[in-house]
Amino acid sequence: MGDFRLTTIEEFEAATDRLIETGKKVGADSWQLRVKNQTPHCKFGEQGICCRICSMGPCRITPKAPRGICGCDAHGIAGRNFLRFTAGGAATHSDHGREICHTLHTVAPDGNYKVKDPEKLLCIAKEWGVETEGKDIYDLAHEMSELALLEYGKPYGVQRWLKRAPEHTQKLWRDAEIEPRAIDREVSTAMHMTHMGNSCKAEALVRQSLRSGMSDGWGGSMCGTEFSDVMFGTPKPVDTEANLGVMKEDMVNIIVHGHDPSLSEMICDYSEDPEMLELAKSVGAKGINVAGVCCTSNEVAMRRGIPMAGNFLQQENVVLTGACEAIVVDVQCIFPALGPLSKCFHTKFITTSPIAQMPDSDFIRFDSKNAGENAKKIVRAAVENFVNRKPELVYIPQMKQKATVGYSTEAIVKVLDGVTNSYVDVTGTTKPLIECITSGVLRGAAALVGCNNPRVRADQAHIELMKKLIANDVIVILSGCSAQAAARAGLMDKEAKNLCGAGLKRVCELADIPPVLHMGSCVDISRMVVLASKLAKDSGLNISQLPLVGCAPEWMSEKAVSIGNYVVATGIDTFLGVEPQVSGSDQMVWWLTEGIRDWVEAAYTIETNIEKLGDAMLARIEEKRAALGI
Ligand code: MSK
Repeated sequence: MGDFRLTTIEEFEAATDRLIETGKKVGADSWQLRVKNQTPHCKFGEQGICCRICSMGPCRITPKAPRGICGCDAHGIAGRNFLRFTAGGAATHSDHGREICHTLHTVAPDGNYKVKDPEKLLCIAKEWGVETEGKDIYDLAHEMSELALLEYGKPYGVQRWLKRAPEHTQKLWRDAEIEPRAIDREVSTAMHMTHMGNSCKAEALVRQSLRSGMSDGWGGSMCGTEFSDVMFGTPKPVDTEANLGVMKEDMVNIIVHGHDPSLSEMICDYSEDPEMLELAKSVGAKGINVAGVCCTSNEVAMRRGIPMAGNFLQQENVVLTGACEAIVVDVQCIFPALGPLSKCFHTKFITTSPIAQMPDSDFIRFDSKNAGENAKKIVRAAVENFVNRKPELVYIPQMKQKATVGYSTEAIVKVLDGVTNSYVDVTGTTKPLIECITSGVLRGAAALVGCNNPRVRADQAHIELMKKLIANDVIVILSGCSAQAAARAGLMDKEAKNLCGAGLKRVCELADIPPVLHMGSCVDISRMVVLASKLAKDSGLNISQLPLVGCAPEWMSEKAVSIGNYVVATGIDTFLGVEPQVSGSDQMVWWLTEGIRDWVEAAYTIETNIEKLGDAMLARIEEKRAALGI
């Protein structure tokens, strides 16, 4: 085991406290302080029973006032709020996917973006029934981009990607009327249904919530993931490092943050440009160090091995080190607090997207046409800023862990081929994994996803659940900020196999993998539903029969609710460690935790006690095993 040990939550927190001390010297604010200012939270909002959908109100439901002015009750109000929350998340992920499709339309052999994985493009084209014979790969990319963009507004039919699911699942979706039609339509329908004077039945609002989520996971997010792989490469295992110790005192530090790899890939390219490296030397730096935060970090870590500085609640910490020359952002999960915070240091806060414009930032508009030129401009601005660093404010916590990342579905299938002798199948079967599960070497698999949320001690729920699951021989796949929590703690170091039960440890040794597998960013949860579909097809079982569970223990965003809805709609029981804002309606709680099981053979479990949440996940896995007689 050498000298491997996990980094503890207490060590994370001690580093953060030390950084906040630096912040105090320069008058910086922090999320920890703002949480105190915002507590206690509004109870009506927490329970989902405040309606602001028309201007007769706002109306709030109490025992004395059980209906709003229009007559809508708590179930209608909580249901509408839940559906709008989902639609916000579905729109956000899907618009990210749309941008990727537009970028695909600009690929050219001598352009800013190229086709890096032609085989994947050919596979998707065949899947969609597009003729590929004799076609130039770039012409094919443009054709596929146009077809993908049509998925957003097609007048008839349902999403093309649904055919990846087993027949049984597709039938459930058809029968429940939750097959997503055009991606944009499901968001528009959600907004229409929740307008004043429309749906107020919990059942109808939950059904459309599932359908909107499906338009994300089996629509927009899948476009985002698949065509990102085509342009930037399908991830394969690669070594990297994680936590704030990846920042370098003697180098120019550029932090990339957000979601769309189109920006971060270019920043990485230009940070290796000889002219920029020369410039860095001329200002006294040893070089240029790029590190990531949030899902952008996942994107560039799993394709390039770029180190991961941190996850959602670490984004202020990278500036507080005093060693961040530029934090460069695109869209989603970016704290507006970064603007005023950056002004307390020498850091340049560079916004790049019309979708995420913020005060106190330098706006350098970035798009696929000016990508090369503007990425170079951004890298130059960061390098030239090195001389403005204030050495007395620099403190980089010397904490980092090794991590192996980049387990796309394709990579998982490939590495697990090495585990059993009976199947050596290079065509991509999941049978070795199924054999591990049926033989009991592995008890099952869990997908841990999602954010941090100050309602939960940051990262603790992610890390404690992972430790519990792997100790019980449950293999864990991760995406989003959950993945970075694992990497920062050390759970993506292959040495973490010693924390596993005997079965999982053996699998880790044979396949040479860490016990928790990094599958990417939050749009990449679409990889997880494809993997579940593949497992079901290869085993001849329904997805809901497999000993698989999903969990978002520290979720906070609208995107996370959209994700939860498509994961559960795929037939995977989903466990939440933070309550969705529906508790003011017993009908909404019932539909989400029980009622939907009749439609999709899975439902939510909500449990804020993390120990109990882990027990419930393990119990569900064992129930599924018992039902299969394995
Ligand atoms: S970045 S949505 S905090 S996972 Fe995708 Fe992390 Fe959640 Fe944002």
